[in-house]
Amino acid sequence: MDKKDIIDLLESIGTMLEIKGENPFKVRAYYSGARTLQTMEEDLGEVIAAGRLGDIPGIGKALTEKIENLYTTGELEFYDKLVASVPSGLMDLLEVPGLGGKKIKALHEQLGIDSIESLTQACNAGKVAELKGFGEKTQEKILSGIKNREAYAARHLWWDARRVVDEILPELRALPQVERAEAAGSFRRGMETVGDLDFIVASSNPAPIMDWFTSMVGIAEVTAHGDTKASIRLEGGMQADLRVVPAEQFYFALHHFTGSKDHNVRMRQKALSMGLSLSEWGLRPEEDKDASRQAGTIVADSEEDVFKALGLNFVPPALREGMGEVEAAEKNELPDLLQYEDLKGCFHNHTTASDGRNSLEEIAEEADRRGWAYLGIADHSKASFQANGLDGERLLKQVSAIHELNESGGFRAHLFSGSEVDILSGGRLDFEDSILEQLDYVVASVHNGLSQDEETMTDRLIRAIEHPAVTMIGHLSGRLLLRREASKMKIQKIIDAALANETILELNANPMRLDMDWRHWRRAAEKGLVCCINPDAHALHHFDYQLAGVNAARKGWLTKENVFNTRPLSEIKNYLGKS
Ligand code: DGT
Ligand code: CA
Ligand code: CA
Ligand code: ZN
Repeated sequence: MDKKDIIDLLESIGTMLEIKGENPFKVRAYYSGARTLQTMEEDLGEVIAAGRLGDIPGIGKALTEKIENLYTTGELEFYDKLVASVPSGLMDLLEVPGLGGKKIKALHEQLGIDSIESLTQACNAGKVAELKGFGEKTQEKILSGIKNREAYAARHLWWDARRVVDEILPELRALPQVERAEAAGSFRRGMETVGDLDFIVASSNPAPIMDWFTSMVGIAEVTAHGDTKASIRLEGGMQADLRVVPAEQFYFALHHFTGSKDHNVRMRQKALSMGLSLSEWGLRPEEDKDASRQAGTIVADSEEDVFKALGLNFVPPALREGMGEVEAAEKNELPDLLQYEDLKGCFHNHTTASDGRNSLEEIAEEADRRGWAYLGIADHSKASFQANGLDGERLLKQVSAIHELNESGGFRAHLFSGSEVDILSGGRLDFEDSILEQLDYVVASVHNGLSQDEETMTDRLIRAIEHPAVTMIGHLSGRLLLRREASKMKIQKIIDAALANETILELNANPMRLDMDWRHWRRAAEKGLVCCINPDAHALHHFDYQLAGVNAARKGWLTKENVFNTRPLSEIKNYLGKS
């Protein structure tokens, strides 16, 4: 554990002791120990190695032992026990600005407050203001702090983060002092949601860059402003970190701050096995690792170089989740990941016939504009009445219209006629077989009863998977990222059923869905499950969602071969029995 983590941990020990009402001297020992470490100039490792930690004023015998333990093992039983003894709801209260151990203790003892919710209630009822040492003002401050916390703590959709990155990154790169700039972190790894943004910049003159970053338009708050590190919060709640490093450290820093933590751990182990030490500063022989933070002994002119120096193939950021990518890179076994350009069309799209915003002709034209070979039309079925779902008669009219459009030769893209058929609550489909048989394909989706129990939902989905007319299942779990949890289901059973019935599963590319989750795709695809990436388009610009879908597919280790809509038109026609 490094110094900064130890400082944080000592502080939280102090706070927990305070909440528990422990002896103030004991409490103070941890706070002052943390402060002492903070101001200590020497390298903590060296001080410990020399056995001099206990000599430092402010660090007593008990603390010395604990710090040494943390530094060498990263563990402390005392801390774990303490954490277990304090209700977790009370620890959450620490995130409310203005609340420390003492105040939390008072709230807990006098009002029985043990969570953010009960604190909110007590404030709203005016009870907090009545407590000694609190008052109206404090109560108000606490309430607004709780509101902010909710907004700030929230993660953001990758899609929304992308918009922010697309604004900041070009401007950053245009600054004269900036040699190189990238957005690292979970954003670069293409995670479906992003906590904060992490910008990494190469420059020998950080000051003007820091100033620019901390005074951009749209900033709500500058939360840190150092010489080479700054953090901001934008209006709307998204937070961003900026780190400026010398050019020779850039690719090491980029790699480190791209993460993930698990990936970094594996990379450091790999380096160690070669007698090297890898960090955000560079890659150098282990014995010199504390020597300097200057240029590493190994030079990297690209991120590829970082991997090459460790005898590894380049691992695309999407795969850096510590899920075997380093081992695969060692053995030359990384997948040749799917690319956006591989897509030749898509199958889950809505028109004005149900709840889409564009006509058949308009979306056909858009498919041509994007150079797609085919496009599937899948409007809602009648059970989705809130989405103006089509009944059999309207659907069959649409089928004829699609045939006519294909025959008219007006569009290059071939149109397939389909339907997004509701999977009714027992697993029955919303259309008779006689209607389904007249379609080119069927997307079957669940739109109601999303909170059925696991067993019922699993059976329901499997029944649809087994239906011979069903080509693919739409947005399997029904989740809406940051808004609605996935329905409960036995996912392996469902995947096995899809395999057995040769039913395709959709990877819904709507940035709020990205469903089925990328975490299931790797193993499923290894077994032969076929994926179809669909934008679930309700407007022309929703076709852009395919980018987010490809992102998620890449995180699931999918290659072109795993994805149905990379196949050429002739193969698709064959598969659907239409040629
Ligand atoms: P987020 O922001 O929650 O969506 O996730 P990340 O992955 O962007 O995490 P963040 O912003 O805390 O840190 C960016 C990267 O920096 C992270 O993926 C790995 C690296 N990193 C940060 N803190 C640590 C750490 O304590 N240990 C290690 N090994 N790596 C770290
Ligand atoms: Ca981040
Ligand atoms: Ca960060
Ligand atoms: Zn749907």
